Amino acid sequence: MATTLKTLTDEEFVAPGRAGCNGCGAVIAARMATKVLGRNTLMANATGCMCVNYGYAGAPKFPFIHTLFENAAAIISGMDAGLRSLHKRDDVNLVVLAGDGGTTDIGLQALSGAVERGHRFLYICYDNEGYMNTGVQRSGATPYGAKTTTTPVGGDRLGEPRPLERRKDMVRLLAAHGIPYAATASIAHPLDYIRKVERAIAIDGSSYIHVLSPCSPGWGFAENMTIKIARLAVETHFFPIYEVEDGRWYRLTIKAERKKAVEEYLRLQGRFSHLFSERYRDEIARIQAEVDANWAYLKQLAALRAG
Ligand SMILES: Cc1ncc(C[n+]2csc(CCOP(=O)(O)OP(=O)(O)O)c2C)c(N)n1
Ligand code: SF4
Repeated sequence: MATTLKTLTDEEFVAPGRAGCNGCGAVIAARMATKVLGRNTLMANATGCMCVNYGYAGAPKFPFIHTLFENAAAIISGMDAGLRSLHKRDDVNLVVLAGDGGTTDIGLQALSGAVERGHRFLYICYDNEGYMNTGVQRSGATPYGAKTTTTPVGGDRLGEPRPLERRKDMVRLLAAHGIPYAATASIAHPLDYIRKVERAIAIDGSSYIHVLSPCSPGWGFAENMTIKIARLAVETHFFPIYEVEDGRWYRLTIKAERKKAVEEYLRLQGRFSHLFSERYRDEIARIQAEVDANWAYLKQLAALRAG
């Protein structure tokens, strides 16, 4: 029977006393997932904020390996192969937890290989849109216009300078591998998220969940605003929530018809504050147009399934 918020366990799978910032979206994302995964889990965590939260300061109730950036998916592949050879594969959930730096950039090759080989594991990328543990450097997931320490604002620079909205789209990238299941998720939509974890972990093959995880110091918002920011990302279509089966069949699982302009989302975050100066004013309209185009494209993909 599918888990509901009422049937979700009260048990915590990581002891209290973590070292993360207050209101850390990544901690919330990991906590929700572990409540579905339970103790019978082996987790490989690519270096980053969650290694500090879980591996050093925390105490997971399941075996936890702090991996390098580049080899989290390779390590989980080895675990899958090893457990299969011992005929013990069905007994355990194999999970990678990694940030967007460890996923979109440095760990991408190992992830691609593991999915190509069809290992059975769930890869959860908590996306805080930058290398946050080392002080907010840009990653392949940093959105256009965002200020980071490696994409500063000043002179001719307006923050992250790539062409509009050209963040690496990990879900589509993995869909192109033919992965059995890939999805985006939001900590502001916990039921949708936990059902995706539940579904992904049941698959006899690779699965991937990309969960947006707002970061108060990195994005520049008050630490009690994490869920509000996460919700706005969905309501403005800045971060659409959808899933893809067998690399082909797209479905929008949160069908938020746009209620809010993307400006409302950007305005709450210090990393975009320069966009509200006269000098960069046009950039917000450009970002809005790109967000709209992406939403329209996803709807077309979802219509293929419906048709
Ligand atoms: C090969 C390598 N380069 C750099 C580092 C230093 N380092 C440790 S954590 C980190 C940031 C990780 O970013 P991300 O994967 O996005 O996770 P987050 O810190 O945001 O949780 C970096 C650069 C490292 N450990 N290994
Ligand atoms: S820097 Fe960001 S991701 Fe890291 S612990 Fe703090 S809030 Fe979480």
